[in-house]
Amino acid sequence: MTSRSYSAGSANRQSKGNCKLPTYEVNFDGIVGPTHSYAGLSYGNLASAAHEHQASNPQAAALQGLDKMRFVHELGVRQAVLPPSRRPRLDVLRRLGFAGSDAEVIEAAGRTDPALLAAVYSASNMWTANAATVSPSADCADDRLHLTPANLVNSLHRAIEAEETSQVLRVIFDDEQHFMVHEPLPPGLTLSDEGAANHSRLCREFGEPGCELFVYGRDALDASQPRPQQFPARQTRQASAAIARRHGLNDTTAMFVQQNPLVIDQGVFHNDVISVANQNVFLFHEQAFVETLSRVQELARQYEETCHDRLILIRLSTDDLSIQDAVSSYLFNSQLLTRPGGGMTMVCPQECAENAAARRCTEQLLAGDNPIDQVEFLPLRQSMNNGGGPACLRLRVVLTEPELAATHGGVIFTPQLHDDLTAWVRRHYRERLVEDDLRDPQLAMEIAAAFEQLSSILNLPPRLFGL
Ligand code: SUG
Repeated sequence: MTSRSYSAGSANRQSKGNCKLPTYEVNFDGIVGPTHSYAGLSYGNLASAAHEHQASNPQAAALQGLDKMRFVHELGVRQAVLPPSRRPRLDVLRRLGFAGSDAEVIEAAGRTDPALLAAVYSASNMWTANAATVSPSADCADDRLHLTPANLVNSLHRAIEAEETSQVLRVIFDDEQHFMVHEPLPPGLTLSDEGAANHSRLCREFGEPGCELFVYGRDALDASQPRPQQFPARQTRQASAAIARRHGLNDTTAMFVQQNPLVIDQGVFHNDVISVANQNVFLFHEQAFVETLSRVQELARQYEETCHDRLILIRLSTDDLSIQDAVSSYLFNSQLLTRPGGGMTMVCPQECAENAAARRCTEQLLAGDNPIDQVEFLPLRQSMNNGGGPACLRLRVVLTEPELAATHGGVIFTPQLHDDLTAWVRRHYRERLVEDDLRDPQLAMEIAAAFEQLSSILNLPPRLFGL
């Protein structure tokens, strides 16, 4: 492991009005939906393939997620929630030619194409790092916070999230003076977009202009560029560039880097499986990018120019952590959080404590010359078994105080909301779900009742849940 800082350039800070305002990073975690299951739907995501057809425990999954939110909240870091989407999406099955009553549609899909039924039942919108790309107002030309919901066109079960996410974000960030919620990028593999999982922001203080790092897996329009041979590259350069353009980022704010296709072929299906950033810290694997070292040095220079500060680069080598261990432990998918009183906490999945190399890395990080002074291992196995670690479960939204005040209050996490959601999960969620259960029309009815109650707990309009 090597750690190095880049020295600061001129201290001639350029600041926009917003930096005077108190500004917070708010982590919006997805509430795990009642149909969390293991359907093996994500090609290139090794955990998803390894757990295909196993029994899931939706109740445990949702409670693990809620407990993580409470942990983050208790650190003093702002926390909020994004709701699960109503499933099954029978409208999608009807568009695909299944007809009759709801029960008949479910029965016919389950009989003729069980994977299709599993896709419209998937609770995958729990991984809110894929919900959208978010640029804080300090970075954007019009001083508004910009959000682009991800189109997730790489797979059906995720693509059906895009429209739902757009609607939810429009309700939560419903103030055009402060927020701009864009349409998802037009569908199609040229503009394949997976949201914040491939986007990192570096900054000195959250409210100051930062550097936004867009990591793409392939250039969709230049076949001479390297591409993975086996697994899909889910983010294109064209998608990342379009988002930076529509968010009004300038050339010194946005930087585009290609993910190493060799690691995509080893199961690194998003950048947040191989690097993580928080404020002035960038933790990355030496194999993360095409020409990692020169690209990271470029990032450090850009950071210095934009933020007039030193970037702390922490590089893990393959000797420190093999790609295989990075993928199975999800060390880079930890949440790196700044505590309000100072210092950074790394929220790792329990799997990091159980993997000798990953555990050693956390010890070295704690001992090293960097702001990380606390490491916690949290149990998130239900989500991890589908390839979703702590960082996958949250969307980071940097909000100034007036922006936070303009955000829908019903989704802001409080101990009371934790208790209400816990009781709701215990009441409505099953403790075991297998593929065959999806064919039981009773499941769809149970879910409708659960969503009615959720809409009132979060004070969100019932229409968001197809009610
Ligand atoms: O898109 N898994 C998700 C995991 C997303 C992780 N997100 C981040 N790295 N930010 C995916 O591959 C599996 C569903 C299944 O197989 O049932 C799934 O969709």
